[in-house]
Amino acid sequence: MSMLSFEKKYRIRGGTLLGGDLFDFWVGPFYVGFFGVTSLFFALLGTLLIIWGASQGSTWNLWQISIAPPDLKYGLGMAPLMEGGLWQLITVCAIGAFVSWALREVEICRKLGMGYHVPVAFSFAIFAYVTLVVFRPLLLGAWGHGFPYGIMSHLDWVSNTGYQYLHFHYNPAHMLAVSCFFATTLALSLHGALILSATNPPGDGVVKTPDHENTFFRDAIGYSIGTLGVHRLGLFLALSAGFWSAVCIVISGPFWTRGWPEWWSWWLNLPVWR
Ligand code: UQ2
Repeated sequence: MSMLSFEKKYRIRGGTLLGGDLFDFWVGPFYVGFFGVTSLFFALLGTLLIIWGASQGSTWNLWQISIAPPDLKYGLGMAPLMEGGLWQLITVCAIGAFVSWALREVEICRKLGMGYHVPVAFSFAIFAYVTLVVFRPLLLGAWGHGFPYGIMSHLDWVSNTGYQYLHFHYNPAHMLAVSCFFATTLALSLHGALILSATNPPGDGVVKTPDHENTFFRDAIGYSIGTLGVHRLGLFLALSAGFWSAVCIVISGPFWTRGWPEWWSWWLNLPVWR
């Protein structure tokens, strides 16, 4: 079955979570659905609020535009629009758009009778973002602990927040997150390179099969994780990176207020050294 006739066959009503048949249609290649409408609504409104916020700022320099969260004095209350209220509205729009998009993915999975792996994967990215701008600020008692929405300003926030704990690389959860990010790039480069080398052999060579892929790695390192396994590993590594990123920032402040190097004193104080 060609790809186009496959899509025709499966472009069918049903599988919606909300809205029944009301939004159960396509615009060109795109499925709409109730959550397609809410995705578009939140994304559009949030973008317009950012552009309007930028117009009220002091620069149109793309790198310097920034929309800051409220001052800490506003705690967990609503702030005036130009004093962080805009940041609060934009945060609501962002979460609305991200969650809508994940639920739209769920509806598409249901239509196709697929597993929910894709929306589950996306939800880890949403979880990491919500941890930064909602969970941690809630635990610390002020929306002002969220990060500013700007290209340079959010980098400054990361740097300042890191130095607040003296040396963030001593944060054990940060160590796990970074290791998972690097392992993800290693796994994907191995996988991408292996697939290209097998499916695009030199000259007029015939396309190779997984037997060749397995044998390459068995020859090289005595082990092949397999064609399904490498995707399970990749998903695990990527989700772990996002998960430990969320953990490493949510424990900084709410559960550990001193420098991260000091956290390791439990190791130095083990009774075995005495
Ligand atoms: C593999 C395999 C693939 C792959 C890759 C491997 C046929 C097409 C890349 C090799 C991967 C291994 C040995 C795991 C490496 C571990 C980490 C943490 C990077 O065996 O099966 O399928 O693409």
